[in-house]
Amino acid sequence: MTTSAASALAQRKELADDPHRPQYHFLPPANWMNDPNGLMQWKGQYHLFYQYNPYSPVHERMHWGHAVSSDLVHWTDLPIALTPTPGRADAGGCWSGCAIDNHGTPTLLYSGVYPQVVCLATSADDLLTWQYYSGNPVIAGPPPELLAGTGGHFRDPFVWKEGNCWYMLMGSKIEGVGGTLLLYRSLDLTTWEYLHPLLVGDASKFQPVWTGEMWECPNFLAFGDQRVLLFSALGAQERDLLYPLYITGAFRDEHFLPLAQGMLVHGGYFYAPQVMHDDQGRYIMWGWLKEGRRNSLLEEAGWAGVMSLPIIVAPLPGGRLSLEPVPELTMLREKHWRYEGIELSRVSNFLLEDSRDDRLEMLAEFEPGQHCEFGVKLRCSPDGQEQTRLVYQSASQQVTIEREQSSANSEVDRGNDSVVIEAGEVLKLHIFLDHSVLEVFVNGCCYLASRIYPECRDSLGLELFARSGTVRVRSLDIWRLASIWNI
Ligand code: DQQ
Repeated sequence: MTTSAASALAQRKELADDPHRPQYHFLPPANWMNDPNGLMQWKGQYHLFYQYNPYSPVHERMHWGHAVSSDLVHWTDLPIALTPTPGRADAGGCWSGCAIDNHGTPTLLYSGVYPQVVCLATSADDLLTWQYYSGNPVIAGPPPELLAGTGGHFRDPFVWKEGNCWYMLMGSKIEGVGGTLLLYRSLDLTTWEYLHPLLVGDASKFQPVWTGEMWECPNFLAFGDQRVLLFSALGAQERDLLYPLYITGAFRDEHFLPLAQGMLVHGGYFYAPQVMHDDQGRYIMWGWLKEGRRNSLLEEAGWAGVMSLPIIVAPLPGGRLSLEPVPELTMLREKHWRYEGIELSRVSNFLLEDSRDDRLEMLAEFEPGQHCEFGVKLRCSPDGQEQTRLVYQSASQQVTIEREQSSANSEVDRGNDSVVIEAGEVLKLHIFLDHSVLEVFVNGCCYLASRIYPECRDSLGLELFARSGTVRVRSLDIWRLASIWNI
């Protein structure tokens, strides 16, 4: 084992008993992580890079951490890929960016700070070590005519190829107008020509959703003729992270023709997603799941931030997106419980005594009656004081994660988060619980991610309940999931 692998393992072992630390989601050995970066499949292996501060659980002097997987589920830590280096354009930090295969040369384009510029690095040893390009920065900042309006916000290159040309999108803003993504073109990845903004937001519009004042972390996906643009919206302040948005449309003559827009993920904790195209033709997305607790608690814990599950993204008719966890995750399933035909009402809840746990997958199909409100309680303490509820209300067609009782600790987030769904005859909930991480896929097209931090070690209870009306649980499968770490 290399020294870096041994020290990563030692760090993982030290934190392994933390009851809030997820066990089947990827996260670094210790300390701070945020955005997924440079996702790429190389020689059959999946490479995940990520924004990483190896020294403390705060966002500071960002490096690129690196892990590799052959199955999308189990990960091996590799040495840090990019380190901010004095005298270079990334001296202040190696911020987010992407990976491409340039005719057999793995190449990273990433953000150097401060000021925000575009840097390039290549690898000659299958992504293990990276050589900083001597001509960096390849783009020294926003186009001069836009510089003042951007306030220097210029980051997170996303690069793709069309015919002979490379294109790049850069996250930015136009002061007093809104977020924007700037489009560049190149033939060799080192000389870039600025074309125009691919899209400009309108920060004065609050409906159907506020798109913020700055846009970061763009991704531009091609599904035949159809394109899906993803980006993350930033609010008025530098650290006011809002949410990821998507816009479907077409790309013609270097211009984007938007069609439909929506919120990519609900729940308030998923941010800065990046998507990878794999050799099975799938677009697989990861996002950063933020913490929902004070910095002092992060310092105490010694770690902060976790990757979402890998999620397959595909367009659906009507401008919506299908979002589903990758099927590879089924390899984690251990003990299984199955229930069928349970009738729930206000006087008849259903306690799932056998499957009490904090590391579960649940697949439930409900047939809601008229005017009903029902759901699943998770992480309940024996006295019911701590509990998190996932609730569906038929009148408002809302799915809500109710967290006000999720923790006895008042220093963690305990707000509710709701999403309105398209109701059908059946409500299908696919739930992943991994200690402090709760991810819910609703009807295959709506995804919520949240964080919960129960205090009581025994807050492991599970229960199906109805608050009003009646509901039939057509089927419920529950699996205990294995840890992905061999420690
Ligand atoms: N995080 C990175 C930036 C990006 C932001 C810095 C999004 O490149 O814009 O860690 O979370």
